[in-house]
Amino acid sequence: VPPRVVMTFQRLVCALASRQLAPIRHGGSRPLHVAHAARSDKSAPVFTRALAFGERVALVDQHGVHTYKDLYCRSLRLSQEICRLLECAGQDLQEERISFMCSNDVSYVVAQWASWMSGGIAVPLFRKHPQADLEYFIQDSRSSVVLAGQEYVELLSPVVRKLGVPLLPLPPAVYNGAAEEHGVGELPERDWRDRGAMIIYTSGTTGRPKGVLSTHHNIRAVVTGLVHKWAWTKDDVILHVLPLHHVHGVVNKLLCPLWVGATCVMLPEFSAQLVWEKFLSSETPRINVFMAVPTIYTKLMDYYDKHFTQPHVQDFVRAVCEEKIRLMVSGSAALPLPVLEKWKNITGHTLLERYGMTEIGMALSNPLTVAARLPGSVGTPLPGVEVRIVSENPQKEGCPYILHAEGNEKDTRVTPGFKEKEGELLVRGPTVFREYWGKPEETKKAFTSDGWFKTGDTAMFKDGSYWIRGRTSVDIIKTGGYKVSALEVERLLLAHPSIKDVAVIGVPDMTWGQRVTAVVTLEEGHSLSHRELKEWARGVLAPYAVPSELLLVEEIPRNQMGKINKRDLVRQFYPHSQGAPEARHP
Ligand code: MCA
Ligand code: AMP
Repeated sequence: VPPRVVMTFQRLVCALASRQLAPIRHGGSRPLHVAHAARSDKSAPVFTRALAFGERVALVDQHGVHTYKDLYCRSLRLSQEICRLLECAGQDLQEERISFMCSNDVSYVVAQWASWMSGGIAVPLFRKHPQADLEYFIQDSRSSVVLAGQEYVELLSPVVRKLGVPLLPLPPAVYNGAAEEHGVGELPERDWRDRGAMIIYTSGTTGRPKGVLSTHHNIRAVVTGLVHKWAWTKDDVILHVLPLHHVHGVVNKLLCPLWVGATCVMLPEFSAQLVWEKFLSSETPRINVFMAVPTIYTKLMDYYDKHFTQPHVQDFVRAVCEEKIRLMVSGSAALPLPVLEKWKNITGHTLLERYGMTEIGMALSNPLTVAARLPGSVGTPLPGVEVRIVSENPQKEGCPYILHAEGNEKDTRVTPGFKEKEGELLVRGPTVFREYWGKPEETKKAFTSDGWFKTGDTAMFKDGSYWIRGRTSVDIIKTGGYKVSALEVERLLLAHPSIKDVAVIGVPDMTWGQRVTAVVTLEEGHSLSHRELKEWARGVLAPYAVPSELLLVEEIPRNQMGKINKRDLVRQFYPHSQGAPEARHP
């Protein structure tokens, strides 16, 4: 353990004991302000704009109403506390990593902004991840400190103790502290351009999850692209229901509204009942923007079918949604056409589908103009994003791939002879991440030799729009909008004493997109029920990665090379399964 960490541990004890922020060094009675350079820097993060929105409502959550000024002041105080704890000179942690676990409420925003204000990289942790994953994320990111929302101190204490990393419990002031009357000091000047902002962990086809490091510049490019394309304004009010350890919840649903001075109404977690209540309530601030993964739209429709059976209620629902809501977006997984159509019947809204990925932020989007949206497609490149559809070049010399189509925000050109030909989607531009944290080889492999990021998604260009046709690898499963590595689940399930062999497959499913399913051969004389497997797996896997079905087989078929053909397995066991992207799109 480095000596500094040992020292900070002593301070941690004090922090834990007092659970209060020490008084901060004031900048006298100077007005709140951000250093000039930060304002003119084209990569400066969202909080540098906050004071301009002053008393406007930024966030409404379970703790109450929080203005932009509240968020700014509380974040600045916390950042000073972090710097004090870590004894950093000049209030600049210079990209040290700050892991934090917060509920979906104001504490998340304050922890994120404070990490950035102190010059650190934010590493959001998810409360539903098993302890081993939390340990891995904190350790792999080499976090210098872990911030814990009040309700997670107990959960995180054994983890940080084991790792020897200091824990800073968030003080009550983070949740409801009044903004300072006379100024809280200055934020030192900082160059944000290539500075790392956030590490999001994502599963791949090899090894443990990789930390995707995006810079402030990357995040800003995604935010400004979406703000422009979807015409965000300060009068918008978004209902936030997504987890805050992935790009969809963090960037699209939180940072976009905060960028323009709009309001984010945040629920602690998704609940179909609460979402409908918020849509239909006449309380202010009144929701006019919503974004979710397809599974959430399906769950909202299940609730509707169960509870809104009377025609006059249905008319009311449709009338309110049509009149009050201006934009509803779907993304993170393919939106099945039946879901799009049914949602349109219920609410009058044609969902705007867009495409993104942790490594590239958002890349493609349908237009804001409803009539121009093409159901089943994901639209065209967002501002600044360049894309290519390619296939491998069998020839060793020359370009590593054959170009089918190439496009940007304005235009797409198709190579003659390659009209509507599927291929891998490549992406380039300011939204593309800087690196897989601490993995230079993996980073290099993720790009073509001429600098394009390889998404691993199969795409096609047709009717002036891009269509996602599935993934190149069967081992990446998308379930409920979450990405799950089949190989990682297999690795963990093999540790079960009764499991001799296992293949994890993604079975197409209308609600979940795909369902994680375990095909298992048992050790001789052993038995295993699905319930037993689920209980055991909950200790080692995130809830969405726990197999939702167990298939016991005598033997898992393998070819001569020892490989399992998973597409064949799905066809063999689920010949009538629906919902595969191929079945959804023409
Ligand atoms: C939960 N359950 C599942 C799954 N998840 N069963 C099958 N498959 C699943 N994937 C089961 C649980 O075991 C439990 O069962 C019951 O459902 C309720 O669990 P709970 O965790 O409460 O589920 P939920 O809250 O209803 O979760 C559904 C959800 C959630 C709200 C759709 O999955 C979600 O928030 N998804 C969003 C993920 C996301 O934000 N992805 C964006 C990635 P039992 O009761 O039997 O125990 S970013 C990205 O992809 C890129 C950048 C992009 O383009 O956006
Ligand atoms: P993640 O790696 O968790 O960020 O998930 C990104 C992946 O989600 C992409 O590589 C796609 O496979 C999938 N994805 C996101 N949006 C869409 C969409 N609109 N249609 C189909 N797949 C999508």
